Amino acid sequence: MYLMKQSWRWFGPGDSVTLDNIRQAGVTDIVSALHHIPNGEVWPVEEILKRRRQCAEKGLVWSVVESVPVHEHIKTREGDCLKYIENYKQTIRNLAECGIHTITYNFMPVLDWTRTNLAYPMPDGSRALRFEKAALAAFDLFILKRPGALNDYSEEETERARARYGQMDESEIRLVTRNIIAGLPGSEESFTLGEFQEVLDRYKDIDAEQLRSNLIFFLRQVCPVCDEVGSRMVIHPDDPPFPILGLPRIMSTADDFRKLVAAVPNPSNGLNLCTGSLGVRADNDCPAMMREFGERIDFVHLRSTKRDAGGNFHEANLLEGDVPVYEMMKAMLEVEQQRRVSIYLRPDHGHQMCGDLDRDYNPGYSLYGRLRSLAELRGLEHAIAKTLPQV
Ligand code: CS2
Ligand code: MN
Repeated sequence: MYLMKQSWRWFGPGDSVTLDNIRQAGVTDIVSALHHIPNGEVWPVEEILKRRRQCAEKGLVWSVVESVPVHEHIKTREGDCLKYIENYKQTIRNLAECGIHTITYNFMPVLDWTRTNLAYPMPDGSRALRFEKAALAAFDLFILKRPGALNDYSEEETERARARYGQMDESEIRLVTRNIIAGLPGSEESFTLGEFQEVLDRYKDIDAEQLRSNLIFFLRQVCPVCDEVGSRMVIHPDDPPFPILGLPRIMSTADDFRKLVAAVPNPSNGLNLCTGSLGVRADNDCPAMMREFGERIDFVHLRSTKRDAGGNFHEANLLEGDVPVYEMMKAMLEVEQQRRVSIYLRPDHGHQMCGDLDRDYNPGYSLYGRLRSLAELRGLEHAIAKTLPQV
């Protein structure tokens, strides 16, 4: 039977979740990145090997990169874009030389994933990540004061944002601002409020179709290199999967990925199916995406989000959110049997719970919270696998 390859994201030696912890989580594979290398530079073979060795010493294999960040000049196709694409190709070659063939990336302008609250209290006393629409709009309209922002909100949304802003004291204003622009783990950029408007301005003439064509331009150059060295680029979907702060979004739905495959059919053009990101939209059917794009999915993030009536969402306990986790796992197992491969899967963000609450770690990347999710995923897989024809 082809079962998932259990993996875990490790941010490197500075991560307070250690490789010893991870080994006890029972995973075999590490998902990591060389965060100390500035965005856009080539990752040297020696540095990749060093990280590989650190993992190997603990009996773990670094096999998935998340992420090789895509430089902003590539996303806006300006300045040193071509140089950064050449560097990216070299990094792909270097990774392949060291045995790493699965490369995650995203094409979200300016910010990686976005949340307004990193410690939203759950009824059981644990804490979750949350995205609150009115808090984001309050930031946009009354803290950042983005020119033209008013056009992006209905009157009702603006009033709600005004009221929300009115409730914020100085410390909440600072906190919300930091949560949005200071860079969540994995995003290689962080900004001050002053810098932030400047970087947003770089996108003022870039709409979704332009951004998509910049992504296609990038993939048409890097995918042939991947095909040659047997690697695959897996794009992480937009999180949240709708436009924010006036920025275009192009990887939020099945149709977005379909367009990408039609434009760049190379086998190395792949998908990182993150159910927590995609699942925020009620019109995204993650198990159906698993079945439709199964051939191109080499990496899965399984987590669940819960929407509320106001368009907000928080990260829910794995089995209690909007994502149909059972159907998703079943679809994944079926694809694995058809393809005769095991797909890398990692628990994505977890709650802060038990000992997590007094540990300093990357938001979402808790120890106990992720252990809980992984245990549930493993149990689910075990049970579903028993019901499938044995191969
Ligand atoms: C996030 C991001 O949902 C997620 O996995 O934690 O860090 C994500 O990994 C990156 O956007 C992928 O490029
Ligand atoms: Mn994810």
